[in-house]
Amino acid sequence: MAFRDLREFVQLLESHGEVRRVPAELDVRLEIPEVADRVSKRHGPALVFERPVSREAGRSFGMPVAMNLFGSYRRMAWALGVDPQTGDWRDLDVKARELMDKVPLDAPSSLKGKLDALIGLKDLAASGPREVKGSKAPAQQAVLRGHEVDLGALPVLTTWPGDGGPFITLPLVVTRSLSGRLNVGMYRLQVFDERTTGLHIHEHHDGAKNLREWAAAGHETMPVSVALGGDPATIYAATAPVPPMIDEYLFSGVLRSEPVEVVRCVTNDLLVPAHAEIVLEGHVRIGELRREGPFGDHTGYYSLAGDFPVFHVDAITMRSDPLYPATIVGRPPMEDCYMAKATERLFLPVIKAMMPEVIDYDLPLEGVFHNCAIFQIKKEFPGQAFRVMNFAWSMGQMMFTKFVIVVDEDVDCHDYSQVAWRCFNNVDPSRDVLVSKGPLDRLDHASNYESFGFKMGIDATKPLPGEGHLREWPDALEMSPEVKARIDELWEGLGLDS
Ligand SMILES: Cc1cc2nc3c(=O)[nH]c(=O)nc-3n(C[C@H](O)[C@H](O)[C@H](O)COP(=O)(O)O)c2cc1C
Ligand SMILES: [Mn+2]
Repeated sequence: MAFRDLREFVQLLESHGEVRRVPAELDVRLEIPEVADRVSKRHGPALVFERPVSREAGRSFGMPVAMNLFGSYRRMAWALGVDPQTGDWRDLDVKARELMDKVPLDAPSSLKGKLDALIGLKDLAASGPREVKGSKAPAQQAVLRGHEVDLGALPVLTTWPGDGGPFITLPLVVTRSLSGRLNVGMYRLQVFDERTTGLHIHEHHDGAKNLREWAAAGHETMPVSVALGGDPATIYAATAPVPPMIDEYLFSGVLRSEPVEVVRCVTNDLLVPAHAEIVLEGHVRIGELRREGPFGDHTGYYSLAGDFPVFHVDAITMRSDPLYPATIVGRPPMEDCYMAKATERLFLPVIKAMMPEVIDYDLPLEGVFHNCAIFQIKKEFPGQAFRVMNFAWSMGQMMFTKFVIVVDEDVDCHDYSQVAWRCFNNVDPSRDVLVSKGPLDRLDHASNYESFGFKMGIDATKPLPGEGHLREWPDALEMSPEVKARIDELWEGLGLDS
């Protein structure tokens, strides 16, 4: 059974000793984040801060703050429905294959592929979101409008000392395309005052595409709603590189093997998770921009201030006893790294479907989602490692990848010592390095321009004839099996283990 909401997930974690409750009064400005950072760095438990306060505003908040819920391989796997008793992280590979069967995540290129996709889409309807009435939606137990709307009543964290203000860090931002397709993306919200926030949508993301569509059609406003909480798979789905033609509720429904229950907002017609803790309903005014940031980001640096759309909150709906979910991003390892690792596993079959030579790939935590990808391939023709780089740079959010490293099939791409050994010893920079350019993640601060710059591919595979290496290529060292077997027999007697 899938989790219905965040509190069910917290209960499961609690029953496995994976939650620590913190009863001490701690400030939402920097203190709670510093505790969460230390615990994340130690790969520690999920945290529920029971008494968040703001000394600056002279208030204590009537709701606890939940953090680090996804902050380990185990918890992330459980969030996506892996059985806590019998399963482990590797089950995500199984889940990934199921997903591929159910959702045609790869763009079908052949007619047969198209037909399969259509048939699959019919089955998919059963996984789409299911609308429930407001009276059945815990997210609408309380409705605040007009002067009752006050973002200052939420325990919104300021996570790093140089931040431009407090930020809502785990929001599910719901928008709609003009054709009616919903999109759920995670974009941070800087709280400006009681009723307005920034809306930090990068131009490449689906929410920004929707906004451009509404603007081009001449609308003055676009409805936006933001859910905090909901079931853990839906929270993850908002961060996943789901192709634009598939809405994240449906993706989550497939992950959960159960539809996501949604409810229509009170003041706009967007659908939000019915089991969310808190929902901010509102709109953006087309063309209105405001300075947002800086913000201590998951690169481990501040992302610079920039101009972003403004979210006007028209109503707040919530449970009668809400739990405020938050995360702190920063230098890895942090909670969101495990979300990135889940994406790495869940999207492996998609990558393999498009590049059959790929055996596996790895996104190192230090590369925070988009700065590095290591591909392990079965190389069969000259230039194939370069095909992999070019393909990677053309795929969805993989296009941002700044460093692509390609290794042979006999190298474990998850073992960075093996990868480094091959890179440092096999690579001739004049032959094996490709410097290319294209879109970069908005958060990249090293490139000369925002969201655009250079990338590097490193081919650390053994050159094939026809790739320009004209000398003999030596074998990697390996002891002969007979000698290994003999020494295995003698080993204990040599007394070297003690
Ligand atoms: C904790 C966290 C914070 C994020 N913050 C932002 C953000 O502020 N702006 C943004 O555009 N993407 C942000 N992302 C990345 C997007 O959520 C992610 O790329 C997602 O796939 C975008 O979905 P979309 O293409 O449907 O818009 C964040 C991801 C995580 C895990
Ligand atoms: Mn999307």
